[in-house]
Amino acid sequence: MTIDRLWFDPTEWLAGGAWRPASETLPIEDPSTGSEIGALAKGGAAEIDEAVAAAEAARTGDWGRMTAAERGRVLMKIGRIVETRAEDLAILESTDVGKPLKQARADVAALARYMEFYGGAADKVMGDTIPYLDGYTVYTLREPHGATGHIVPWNYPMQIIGRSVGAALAMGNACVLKPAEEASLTALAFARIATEAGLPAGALNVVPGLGEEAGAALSAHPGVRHLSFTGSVPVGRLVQTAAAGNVVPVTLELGGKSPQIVFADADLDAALPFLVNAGIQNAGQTCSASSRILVERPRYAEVVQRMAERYRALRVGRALDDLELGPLISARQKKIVESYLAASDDLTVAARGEIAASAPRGGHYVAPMLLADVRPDHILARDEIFGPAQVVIPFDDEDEAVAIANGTDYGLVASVWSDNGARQMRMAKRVRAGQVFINNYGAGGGVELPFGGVGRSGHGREKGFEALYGFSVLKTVAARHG
Ligand code: TXE
Repeated sequence: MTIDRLWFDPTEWLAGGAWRPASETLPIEDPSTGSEIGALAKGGAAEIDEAVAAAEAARTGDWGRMTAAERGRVLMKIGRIVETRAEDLAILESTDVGKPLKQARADVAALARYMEFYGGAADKVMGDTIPYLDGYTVYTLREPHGATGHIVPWNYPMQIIGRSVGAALAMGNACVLKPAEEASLTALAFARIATEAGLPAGALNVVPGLGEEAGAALSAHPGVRHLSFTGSVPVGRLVQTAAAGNVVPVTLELGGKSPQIVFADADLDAALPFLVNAGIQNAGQTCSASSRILVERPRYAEVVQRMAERYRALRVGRALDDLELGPLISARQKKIVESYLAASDDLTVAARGEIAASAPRGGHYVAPMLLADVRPDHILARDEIFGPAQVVIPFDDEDEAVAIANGTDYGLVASVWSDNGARQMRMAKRVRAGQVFINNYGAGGGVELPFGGVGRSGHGREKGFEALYGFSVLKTVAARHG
């Protein structure tokens, strides 16, 4: 994609329904070539102030006056427009993030589905009536927080906007969205679509900019009543600390070191595509990437050999060439990943994929790497690498599998591959993770499934109906009428 194919001006930012020219800009890089393809608005504290004021005003304006059903209809209309622009959005995301086109297309479909799901759910969030003392009627109301802050990373911009902004809007909050400096284009495109669908002014405000400027200003803003953050653990800490200053709730989604646990009785033909794809999707830059494969010893050699065959067939190339993997997001991210892979010297490299000859020079390409016979305490088995690398670790029995699976600081996702129903149930209980999949991984990414972590993976739940509770405040009304 060349920047002249853009149908909007990315140097503008949005507050209160008005697109404004930015006083400063940041370069937009194409990770497939490493070249600059345009300029992006660079907002800071002043722009965040305006955006939060616009969100607060929207709560008492047209947006605040809409019924839940009306809000839902607007969200569903956003979803329908997203579908009609699907290919343009996919090309934009593929170019900006460097993800293969088919993965970007799946992200667009997910964004549309989030709008449909949360649009449909908007008027179905109900309170309770509570039996109480004679002469009282007690009930609960679910009300919006008010202005909500959404700090989004670069790896899945459309999906993360869908799950976080979609649920917040469904509950009547007014959002201030700070997309990642590396990939903001689809956030801006989404906001334009939302306006076209009739979302009232101020319900969604977008300020692109640097994390330490716009992101920090949003996290610490006293007008923000709830913060939703997806990104790294160190920045998650900063956001939570800033939120603590204003005593507002935070949802943190911080990544993981998610295991797939393969028992000897597993159907390996069914498991294999999941074992590999969950590790290399989006070049491994996925919070729920499965970067650890634990295999019961009798099938260990077979799993390594069959995964290695698949790895050798993986090709890395320009995002729009739509090979199995695209580039990493940035030179910085490539450097981080390569320094991790350099720590593999004492390990067995079972296989590597290949960087295609057609991959442009200057792109941030890393050939995927499969590592075998890895000790569970090795740095590559403990740290989130956020690149295309998986480690395969043998185990002898259920207890050891649980100990290894639960042996990192993270707890986002896990899967169990086994034909034994009782073992599936035991493992689902014993593994420490926010989501456990049995004989699959990711369940197709369903927007209906609550998602979030334990431990360093964060707290709070996004996706599904559960997210609507997080994006609302429960009020108890106790009426004494005699
Ligand atoms: O994340 P950052 P980075 C992990 C992954 C990756 C590492 C670094 O391991 O290698 O984080 O990636 C905004 N106050 N994940 O540096 O910095 C920033 O502008 C407020 C996991 O890109 O956390 C962006 O919008 N906000 C992950 C967002 O935070 C700040 C997704 C994420 O950026 C800020 C991405 C500040 N001081 C990275 N500094 C996942 N869970 O999926 C930055 N930001």
